[in-house]
Amino acid sequence: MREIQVIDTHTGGEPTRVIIAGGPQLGGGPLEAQRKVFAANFDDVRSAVVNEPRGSDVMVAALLTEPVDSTSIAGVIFFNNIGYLGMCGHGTIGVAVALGSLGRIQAGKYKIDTPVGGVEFDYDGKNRVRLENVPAYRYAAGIKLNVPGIGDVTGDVAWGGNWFFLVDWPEENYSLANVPALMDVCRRIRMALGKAGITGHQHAEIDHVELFGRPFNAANNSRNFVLCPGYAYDRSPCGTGTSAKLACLLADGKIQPGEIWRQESILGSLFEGSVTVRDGRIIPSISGTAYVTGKATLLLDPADPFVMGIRT
Ligand code: PYC
Repeated sequence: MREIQVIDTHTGGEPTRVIIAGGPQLGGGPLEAQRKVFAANFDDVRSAVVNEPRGSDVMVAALLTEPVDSTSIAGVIFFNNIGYLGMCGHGTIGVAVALGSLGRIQAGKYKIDTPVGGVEFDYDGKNRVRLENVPAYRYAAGIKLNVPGIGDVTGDVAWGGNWFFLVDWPEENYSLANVPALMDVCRRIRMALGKAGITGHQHAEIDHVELFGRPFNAANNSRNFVLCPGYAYDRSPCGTGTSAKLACLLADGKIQPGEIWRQESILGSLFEGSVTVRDGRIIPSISGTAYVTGKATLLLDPADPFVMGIRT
């Protein structure tokens, strides 16, 4: 019976499962190369950890690997129900709090390596983490898209560690009761993007769609709904999505460097974001909290017909 030890956390409602022992060994080297090894040789382990019956579509997990940079505490590869993420903001906050709960880190500043670059974070020793993400940028502004069943939609394409199509849609109802309708809108937009051949840089697939409405709490700037690659929605405000949003806001002159943007999720959970511009690059900072929800040993019984999870 194979055993994999995990710590589960949630960041603003969005789960992160951190593998702390028993995960695949990827052999070191650049994180993008390690991610390829993971996908080519151990994709069944990815599915076993996040998919039903041990996980669910909403689960995001993190494998800790050898870092490339000697100043980093770990390499981290984030993955979900259908594949691998470049970066994950809520997941980075979850990893930090999971490592803190184990006593592997204390309050202070740390760095991790991801397949899309180094990410620094500041941990308060309890539940709050402020991360400094990889550089974000707006790739295309004001893209008009005809979406079957909806009509014309205008949005921006931006990078925040993953690719996003961001749409201001204030007239929608951003309540949990309306999630099926929000999912439907995002799915249609994603399909229309594919059909129209709209991509990120170097033909990268845009696999996250982000809608923005008015905040429920007047102290905040906006409320969002984010469709993730495997057709689950983000319960948190989405760290990489908020980074992409910050890049668009800065490009439009709607925020200035250092100004705080308070992004509510569909649950009402909050990330505070801001940007610094360094050497002409937009560096987003995201602050949020995570809580430990469980420590477990996953058991992989070779006699179990669904030992490697149910792939959809
Ligand atoms: O927080 O960056 C994020 C994220 C990506 C997908 C789910 N959460």
